[in-house]
Amino acid sequence: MKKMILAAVPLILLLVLSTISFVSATSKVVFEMGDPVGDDNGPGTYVYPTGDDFASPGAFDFTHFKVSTDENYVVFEFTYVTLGDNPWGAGYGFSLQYQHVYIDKDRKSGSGSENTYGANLRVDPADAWEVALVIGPDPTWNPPGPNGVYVYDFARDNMTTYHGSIMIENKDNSVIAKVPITEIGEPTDEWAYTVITGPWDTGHFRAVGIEPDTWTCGGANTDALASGVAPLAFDILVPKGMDQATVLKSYDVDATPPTFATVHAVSLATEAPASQLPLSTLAIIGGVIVAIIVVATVIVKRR
Ligand SMILES: [Ca+2]
Ligand SMILES: [Ca+2]
Repeated sequence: MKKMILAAVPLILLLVLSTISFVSATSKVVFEMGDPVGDDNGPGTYVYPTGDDFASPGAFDFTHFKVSTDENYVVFEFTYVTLGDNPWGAGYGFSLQYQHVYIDKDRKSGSGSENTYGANLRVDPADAWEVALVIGPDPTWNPPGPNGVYVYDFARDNMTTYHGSIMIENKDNSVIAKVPITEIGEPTDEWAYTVITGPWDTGHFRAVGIEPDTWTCGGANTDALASGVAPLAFDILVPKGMDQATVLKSYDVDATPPTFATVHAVSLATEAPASQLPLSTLAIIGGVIVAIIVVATVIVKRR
């Protein structure tokens, strides 16, 4: 009987390992989180331009963000209340939204860039990024801010651009961007994402004024506007416990020179309760428990 138990052990281990590999082969979501509906007002006061093209409520309102992988790509999915129409016939099937993602891969404070591409925001030094994704509605309309992957160049304290490396499409009120794993690496549970959206305007964020007009957003703070630090984001993801309006009002107009508001990255660490374990860990624990039960059953039966 002892021999039977010994013979069963490799089988059980095989079972456990196959369970684990099955889980890792199918669990492609790396990170996801929801965002409140109705906070598409930046620091709490922003309104859409008054033109008919901007008449879809919720077109700048994130509801969900997801990072997943398939065999060759890291897939970023930005879901909105609506994408609205495609009023300008842009190439990727949407016209209005401009998405920026600043990825902190190394999680070393101060390591990387704190800049954003024209959002009038500064990334928290704790979340300084190595890779930025700039995702607009058309491949051909974009100078001076082309779509693409931007990689921070530590040696030159500069950025390198890779054009055309993001495949962009839209589906079910989501903008979907596929970035080759060969360019940005395989995401880990550590990666942290500073995610912002706002109205796109030919390769940059659309201007915000005090009052909106046909093409200009409204609701800016007078002092922030005069100091050049009014943020141009309408909706951002914030770590659990933070408030979007507070974050987007964290500029300082009295500093010399005035400083942008500081935005923060979200990650598994900022969103998951401390007790929540990754799926792969749960699979291992589950497999071990099953193995123990099987072995115990065999031993009990033997007696
Ligand atoms: Ca939202
Ligand atoms: Ca938000």
